Amino acid sequence: MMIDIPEALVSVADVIRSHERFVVIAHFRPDGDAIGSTIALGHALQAMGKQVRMLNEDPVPERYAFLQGSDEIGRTPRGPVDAEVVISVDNGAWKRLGDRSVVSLANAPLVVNIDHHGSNECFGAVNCVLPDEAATGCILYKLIRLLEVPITPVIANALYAAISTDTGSFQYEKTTPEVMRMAGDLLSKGVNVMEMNRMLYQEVSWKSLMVTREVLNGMVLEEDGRLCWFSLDLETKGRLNASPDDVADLVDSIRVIRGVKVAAIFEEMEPGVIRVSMRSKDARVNVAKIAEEFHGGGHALAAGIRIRRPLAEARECVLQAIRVACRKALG
Ligand SMILES: [Mn+2]
Repeated sequence: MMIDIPEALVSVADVIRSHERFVVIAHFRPDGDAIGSTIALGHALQAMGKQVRMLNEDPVPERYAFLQGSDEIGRTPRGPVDAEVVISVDNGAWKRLGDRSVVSLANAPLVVNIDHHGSNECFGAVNCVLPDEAATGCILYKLIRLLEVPITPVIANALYAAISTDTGSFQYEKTTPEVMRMAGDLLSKGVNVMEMNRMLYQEVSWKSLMVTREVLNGMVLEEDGRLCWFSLDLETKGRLNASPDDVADLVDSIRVIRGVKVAAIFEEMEPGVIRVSMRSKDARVNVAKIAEEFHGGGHALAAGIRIRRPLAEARECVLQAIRVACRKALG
């Protein structure tokens, strides 16, 4: 299969060929693209005979633990981590590696940044930021081809999971013919598509469905049905004993409502620290722009924010920004 190799990848490949000891790490609270990318790149480096440590600030979410190689991702230790090169994958900002990781990796001699978030802060010495790519997994597919590393079943499954989850199982806008060709190639290299989809999309924990029940009971519809939101406070999370895993994709349970253009979830992480997760279903309402007003980031149709303010206050300012954006874009 013919692929276009982006120019920026050539410098990444040069760094990889000329160094021996690597750390591969993705953003905290890792999603499927973060986990799949870490495994795929980690294994590709190992296949080249490199020393690799795969790290993350947070544990691998239960739903991705079925991926072979996920048990090789360790949590970033306290104290300095020794490596020649730190490769950050699927991570838009250095601080999004997580507080402990930022400290542990502060003395990294060389940082390589491979990502597809338009809001990427280009914090690396070498940056390969390609916002048109559907997933970091797509960029790594090309990198691994460029490095001429054989795509083993472990790498194929990891890349497929990365691409599938970031495209909403091949439903979102960036699902191009090229993405489908990459996915097809990965299927031919050992992905069991039925098992993969069952593990990724057809299994949820009891607790996560209990959280969804809270959302369905408490969701609010406004702006003539164009905006739907829900806020999840610490009291509710505590009562349900919900893990970060159990609340990861809540916004998807309300974005499905017909007529809704923007969906938002406000989650109280700790007293006075709020995580906002936003989805837009209309290209005219760019939620990454709204996120940037509050020092957050993401993609036009999926973005997030972290705010240090009481829940009700944080919610009201973000909702107001969303309302303004909706009225401006949609009339
Ligand atoms: Mn991604």
